[in-house]
Amino acid sequence: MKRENVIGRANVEDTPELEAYYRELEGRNLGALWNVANEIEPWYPQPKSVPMHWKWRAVEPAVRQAAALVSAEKAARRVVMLVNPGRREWSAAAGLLYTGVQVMNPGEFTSAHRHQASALRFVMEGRGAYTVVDGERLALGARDFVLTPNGTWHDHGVEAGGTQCIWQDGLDIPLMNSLDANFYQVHPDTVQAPTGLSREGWSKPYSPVFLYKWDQSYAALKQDGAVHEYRNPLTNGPVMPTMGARLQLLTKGTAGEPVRHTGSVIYQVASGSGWSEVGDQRFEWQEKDIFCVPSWSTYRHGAREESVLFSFNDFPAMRALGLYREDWEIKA
Ligand code: GTQ
Repeated sequence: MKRENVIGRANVEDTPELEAYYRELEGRNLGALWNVANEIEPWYPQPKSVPMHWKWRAVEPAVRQAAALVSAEKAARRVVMLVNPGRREWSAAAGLLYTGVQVMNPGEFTSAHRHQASALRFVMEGRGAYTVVDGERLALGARDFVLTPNGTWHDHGVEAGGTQCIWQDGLDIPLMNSLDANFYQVHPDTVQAPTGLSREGWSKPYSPVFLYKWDQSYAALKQDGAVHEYRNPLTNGPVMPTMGARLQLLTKGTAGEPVRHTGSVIYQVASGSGWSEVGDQRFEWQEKDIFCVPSWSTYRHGAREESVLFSFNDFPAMRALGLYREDWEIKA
């Protein structure tokens, strides 16, 4: 028990009599709230997730090994997950977010499926990758950003004439499972026949645009300045109901102001090199490194050269529940 000597907080000393009582409660699947109250009602968010930095140098060999060790077919999705040591049980990279690095060889494909979880991808390397989303075939190049929104059928592959392709997947799997709201279905056809998808009278809760090409996004980032939000063009809001994504431009030598907010963020270094301070950690990052910012952690970024950070977050889910909060005035 975490006792606190503050009025309104639990502060009960153990006695032999109480200890016997607690054992008795446990045996009946009961419990004394005052033993856990100070933990389950923290003064402010106390994420189990810790700030993590997965260097590409360490992730890459594991990803290439996966491609040699298991077939894409048997694995269904051949992905090396990035696991936060505080959130192993939920296969989370941070908070409510999952991320992994998927690898496909030329001529390989995954079978078509759909799930309640929303997914997004940021392509890391390779030529000839494609994804088919609700019948629409999208060709993917390096640093393209692509959505497979909740409930859409999707399968991916690499053309026989392509190269080994690697991309980062981001999903809200831990959120769906926390809410006990996840579903999964296999498509009756192993791979979807591309048909094209009509956008007429679009009423889905996610963006009608599934593919955001790098060249256009980068040009928009340069024009917008520091941040380019990937948007649903119909609402000007986030791309999906639970997850948002953005690009951030860091100029050489600049160090950002520290910020904190509820909601988790997972970053991939799209280009450049620099550093981030997250909580009590300092990360020195390079291209393709992935790192996370757990909820309510104070953080800031700086760049050694002009750099672009891709990131995705659970802010739309937090906002929808009225739980998004930020604190922009932290004294460094
Ligand atoms: O491609 O839909 O990394 O369902 C994990 C689960 C990717 C996917 C992942 C998935 C997918």
